[in-house]
Amino acid sequence: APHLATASPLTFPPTFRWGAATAAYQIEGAANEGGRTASIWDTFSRTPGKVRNGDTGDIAADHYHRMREDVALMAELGLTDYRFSVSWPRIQPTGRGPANQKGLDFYRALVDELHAHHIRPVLTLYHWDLPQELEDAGGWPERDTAQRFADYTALVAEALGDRVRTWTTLNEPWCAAFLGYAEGVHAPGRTEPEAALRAAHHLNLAHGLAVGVLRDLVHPSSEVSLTLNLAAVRPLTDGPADRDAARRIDALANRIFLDPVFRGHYAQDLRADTGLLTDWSFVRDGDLEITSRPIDALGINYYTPTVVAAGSHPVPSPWPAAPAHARFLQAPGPRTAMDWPVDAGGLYELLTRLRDELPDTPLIVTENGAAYDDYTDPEGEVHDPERIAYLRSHLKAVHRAMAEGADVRGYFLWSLLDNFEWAYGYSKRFGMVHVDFASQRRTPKNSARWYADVAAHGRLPGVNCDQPGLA
Ligand code: GBH
Repeated sequence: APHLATASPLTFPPTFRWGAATAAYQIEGAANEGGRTASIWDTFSRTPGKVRNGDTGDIAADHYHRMREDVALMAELGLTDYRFSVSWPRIQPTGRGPANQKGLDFYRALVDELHAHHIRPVLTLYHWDLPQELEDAGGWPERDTAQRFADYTALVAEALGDRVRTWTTLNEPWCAAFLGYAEGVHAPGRTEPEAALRAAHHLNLAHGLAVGVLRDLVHPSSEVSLTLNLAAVRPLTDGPADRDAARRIDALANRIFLDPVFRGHYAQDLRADTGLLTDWSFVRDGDLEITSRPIDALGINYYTPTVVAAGSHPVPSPWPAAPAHARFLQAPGPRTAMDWPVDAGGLYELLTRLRDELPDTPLIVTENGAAYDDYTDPEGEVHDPERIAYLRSHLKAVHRAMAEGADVRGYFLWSLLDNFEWAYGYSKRFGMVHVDFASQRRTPKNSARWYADVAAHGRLPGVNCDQPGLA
């Protein structure tokens, strides 16, 4: 029949990695256990007015105490890979000095448990939890923080370099620099645009230093990568003013990381656009050789496109020097519980752009997913049909980009579990597994069953059989 939509399921290569992602502060809890001390997120979340409902990561999803149960759940769902982050203040409570053995023990046990279930650990060294003592010394705008990160990387690499083969230095340095130091909606909550630009450079430097440390210390077959939340920037119209606004945002969102890492420079237009804020003298001789040390893959986190027009938007803003030149609009169409438009085309645009600009760099979607309110029926089944639709459309976009030559090696759903959604606390649920934060009971949502089926067969079921149980 010509309209049989189920006729050609979208198949992925047998080597494709099917994962889920989390981050230490968002799931672990046990904030004061095992020798851990405060990170900037502990301080920020304990500051009234910073996080919705006054939520903190003190308990979170209690993963620190439920790690084995959570790994068993991953195995039950058939994940091939698990992306997690290491908590810097668990490993190095003051951000300096020797390793805290209890911190290393937790991650070694996690990695061993993953291997016992044939799940590949994908380790991120930094997902935003800077030790508070380093922020007290100036934080990421301070050059020394990059060196501190290199030292911390060596402690983790020495302890786990024999058993982890996939390493990511930083998660989303854009958020760490610009949400943390310019807009102030993330920890440490500073609103200093010039400091944010310095933070961005020092994060790039930290990345490059860590690449060098990892190459020296971890198993030579290891893969070293960086994860960026690249913006799929679209000008509102084709007119020159809107296109120029989009160029500025592309520079501040994307090229400020892609250029130093893959091309060893910062673009002239970026330097010119930010020229009133800084002279870029924080970039020292030799830095760009360090930031551009070769890496093996690029991780991309994608949620929603960025639509830009000429105009201005309010400060504080995450866009240093751009508030007077760019305003932001929502893409049309349905929104998630974050109010973020659902638009899988942005993921396709990013992947095909990177295919063209970085033809020799394998790509991994290290985060994609959506927050939705779910519904538990009287039988206890957790329904989240919008999440299934979101995942399906974005995986179709990945498949299409791959069919057109993008070298995408894997996909990680954000997130395994409902968790501490930063400034939104526990009010937004990104998990494919529901967490009852009173009892800490885990219940896979229908999306988890759907995703397990996709992972098991390496293909998207046809649109006529996407109901769980019918695939
Ligand atoms: C990721 O950040 C994080 O890595 C992860 O920890 C987090 O839980 C997850 O996403 C969900 O938030 O401002 O409306 O134009 C993503 C952060 C999300 C920042 C999209 C830029 C643009 C939407 N990015 N956001 S909007």
